[in-house]
Amino acid sequence: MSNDDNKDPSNAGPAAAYVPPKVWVWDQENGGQFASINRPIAGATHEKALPLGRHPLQLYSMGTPNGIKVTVMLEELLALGHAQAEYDAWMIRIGQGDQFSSGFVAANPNSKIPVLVDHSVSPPQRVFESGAILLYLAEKFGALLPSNRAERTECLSWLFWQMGSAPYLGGGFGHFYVYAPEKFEYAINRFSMEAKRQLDVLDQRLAQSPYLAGESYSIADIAVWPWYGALALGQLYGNAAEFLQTQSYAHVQRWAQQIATRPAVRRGRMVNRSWGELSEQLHERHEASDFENKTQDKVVAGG
Ligand SMILES: N[C@@H](CCC(=O)N[C@@H](CS)C(=O)NCC(=O)O)C(=O)O
Repeated sequence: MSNDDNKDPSNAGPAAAYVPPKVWVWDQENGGQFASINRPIAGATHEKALPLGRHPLQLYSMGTPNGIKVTVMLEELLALGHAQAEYDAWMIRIGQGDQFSSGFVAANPNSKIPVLVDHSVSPPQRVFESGAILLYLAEKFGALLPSNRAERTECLSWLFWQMGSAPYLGGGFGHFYVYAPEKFEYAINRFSMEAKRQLDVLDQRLAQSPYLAGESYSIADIAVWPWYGALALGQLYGNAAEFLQTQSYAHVQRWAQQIATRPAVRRGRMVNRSWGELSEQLHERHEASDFENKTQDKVVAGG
């Protein structure tokens, strides 16, 4: 029997007709919601400096799961009394290509939000990659990273677990379940399998301890919650919670609901958000009072 005899033609979707050429060329948009910002090259597309506010910490971001990790962290630090964690959060509209400005690329050569620039040190320190930003802030303020060696190591394991795992949830499952121009059964099956496996990994961990690092809330929870907590609570990717039966992960549910009620999480989720309820959108954050005075419902009402 040849290999071809083993192929079941009923499994062959539209993608089966595609035969990759010897050399891939960038000659068309690949479709899907983010097609217009995807490029096979790095670097700036236009000259533009980043804006600069009056606080030492300048954040350039958007209210996506990767972005809110940092705004939740900063709001948690402020809630703990670290006044030096005051920050300006500037909106980077990734759909409009703001991440390709010369100023942004100088702060993050990878052209992705979030990026932080710390002007309290000389020369100012850039930090990109949300995990690196969380660790930088935790070490700078001595907070939300356990000091006990075993819990600190566990915390970092989960922090790095998130960085490696979430691309399968976002770029894999979310992309093919929601954003891809067609529903490809193979891809949706593959990444649903992985998303559910990851939820089970978390569920089994959270059966053992209240938080990912152990007894205390930490940057590991701050990194993981915006993806897997939001997914579990039905706030990510349309009907994904039902599709993946996220209510069946009882320990993830308990953890996700508990974290969602934290005031710093509620505030952090509003920053640089440009969709959803107007009262939940704070496009830019420069003062603590902005949460009361500058949400979009008030901006629109004020004309
Ligand atoms: N591993 C990065 C991922 C950052 C990332 O993927 N950011 C997305 C938004 S959530 C982005 O800026 N996309 C714009 C683009 O790809 O051009 C991190 O954790 O910071």
